[in-house]
Amino acid sequence: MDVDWDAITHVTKVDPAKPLPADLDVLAGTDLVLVGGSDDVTEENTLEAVEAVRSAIPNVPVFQEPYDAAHVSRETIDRVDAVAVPAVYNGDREHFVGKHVDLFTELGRQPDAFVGSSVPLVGDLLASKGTELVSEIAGKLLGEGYVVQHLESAAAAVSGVEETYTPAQVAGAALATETFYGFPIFYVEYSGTYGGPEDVEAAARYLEETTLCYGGGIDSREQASEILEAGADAIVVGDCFHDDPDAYLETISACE
Ligand code: 1GP
Repeated sequence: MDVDWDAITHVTKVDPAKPLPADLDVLAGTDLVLVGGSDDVTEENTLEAVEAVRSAIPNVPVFQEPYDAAHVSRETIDRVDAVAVPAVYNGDREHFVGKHVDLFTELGRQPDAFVGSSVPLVGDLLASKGTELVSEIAGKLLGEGYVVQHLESAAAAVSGVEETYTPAQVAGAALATETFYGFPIFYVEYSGTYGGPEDVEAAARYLEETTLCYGGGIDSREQASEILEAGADAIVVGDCFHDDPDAYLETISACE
């Protein structure tokens, strides 16, 4: 499935370690689903969540967003449209360089099984020369330039974030993403708390090619609108999807 980035305004973050709402029809108005969380995520619960979302909204792109290579396998890669890998500017070295080089090293060493526990696909092995398979899998991986701004969040804990960025630094990270690193997504992450529009405004002035996402604490139409008016291309809604379907639907209506 080709992703039309210009059409993506509302993104739902589905945490595979949390129960899904009873009625997944609420997903009908979202433009993209990211499956990932920061606690208790496994390859198995990721696959279950991907399947459930696919059944509910077959025509909406679904990305896996892992925080650990152990969540990624040939099977997860085959079932999603892309694997979005966070690169955390204000995290530790592991989360901007280390894990990524490990991931691609593993991919180059054993593309048939890749990481994780899936059974190697014998047909793929026979049909492809190693480097073609490596290129095919690598083509599904995309980087997200992240700034994690809520120090009390699990996202900050798992990525070694000890300090938040000032708006000027957020703007700098956005400019670097657009002109230097080339990640297709720049993500202002306030996971679990509403951070307001200031960082989004700072980042937006430097981003043309890059899709600017904001996530964190959005649970109303007003907050969704405020972030979009500040210049975000898309809002990401996580907790509210799991906890409050009525408020979640309000966040969708702000994007229409
Ligand atoms: C989390 O940015 C997302 O990675 C969404 O945040 O769960 O606070 O909505 P919330």
